[in-house]
This record gives sequence, structure tokens and C-alpha cells, in this order.
Amino acid sequence: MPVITPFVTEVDFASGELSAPAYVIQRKLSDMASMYADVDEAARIMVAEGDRLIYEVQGVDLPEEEGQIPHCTTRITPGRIGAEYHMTKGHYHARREQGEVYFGLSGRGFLVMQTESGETSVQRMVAGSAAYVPPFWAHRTVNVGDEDFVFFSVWEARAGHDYGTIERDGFRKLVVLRDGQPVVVDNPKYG
Ligand code: M6P
Ligand code: ZN
Repeated sequence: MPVITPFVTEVDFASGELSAPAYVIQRKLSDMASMYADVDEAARIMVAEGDRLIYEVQGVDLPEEEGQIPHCTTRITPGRIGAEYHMTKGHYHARREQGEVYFGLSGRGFLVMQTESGETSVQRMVAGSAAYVPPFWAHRTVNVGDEDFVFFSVWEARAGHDYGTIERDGFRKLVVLRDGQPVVVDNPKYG
């Protein structure tokens, strides 16, 4: 196991920017249009206004080895695709037995989680919320506010990201605008 030199990263709570990010990942609508319930609306937006930034991830570089603790920020832009709020792709951990912690830095979000045995949980997050994603729970974050929703994430290095299961089945629950409020509804296309 390599010996890593200790380091400190400065985090901007409003933007999620790191002082020296090792990577910056941008996910645009074109990267995940099929994940929204209203795919026709996603296609219409891309023709009418061009592609749209949905979220950005900035992180530090650590080896994917036992004991390392990677961490990153995620900034989800405000907006909706039809009634459905901007969100991350979401994933299970490739190693299902690994958990994760999210800490809210700014804005307002919902953390949507589910297990493969059919349980669901949706938690609200604001600046200062420390949310626990236990082992075996898939997780997706959703911006339900009018500003960027920014949070900090910490996980065990071997967890890995399994996107395929969510790309195939989706999440059981969606977060949509209804009567001026974000509400959690069943996903009619799940599975
Ligand atoms: C959180 C963490 C990251 C993840 C990011 C974006 O910050 O869970 O590991 O990459 O959210 O979510 P996703 O990988 O599902 O696009
Ligand atoms: Zn994760």
C-alpha cells in the first residue's frame, strides 16, 4: 500500500470548488437524458436551448485501495426536466457492503435511496446535514431548490460505482414538482 502524504483541500461551500481538484467531472443533460421520466421533454430542451449542465463533481486523487478514504464535492444546478428536478445519475456501490457519508454545504436537496430487496428512503438535506448512506443502498441526490445544491461526500476507496443497475432499472421513487412543492412519487417505469 502506498504511503500518501497528508494534505488539506479548501472547499468553497457555495460552489463546491476545491482548491486543487485532481478531477472535475461534468454531467450534462445529453449524458443522462434517458434517466429522466419525461425523455421527450429532455429531447425538446436539447433542441430548443442546447445541452445543459446538470451537475459537476470535483475530487481528490487517491488509490482505490483498502483504507484510503476518497472525498469529493458535487454541485447540482437548479432546474427541472418537465416536473422532475435535476439529479445525479445515482449508483449502487460495486462492493455493496460499503457505505458513504454526505454533508450538505449549500442549497436544498433530497437524497433518494433504495435497496435491491425493495426498501426505499428519501431524506431531506440542507447546509449542515450529515446524511448516512448505509451499505447496500443505492443513492441519488436531487436539487429541489432554486440555487445550486452542493454537498461533500466521503467513502471507502474500494466501494466502486455500479451505474449499470440504475441505468437499466432506474430508481423506484422520483422527485417532482407538484402544487409548488417537491414531492416523492412512484416511478411508473421502474424495472
Ligand atoms: C457523490 C458521491 C460520488 C458521486 C457523485 C455523483 O458525490 O457519491 O461518488 O460520483 O455523488 O453521483 P453519481 O456518481 O451517481 O453521478
Ligand atoms: Zn456512492
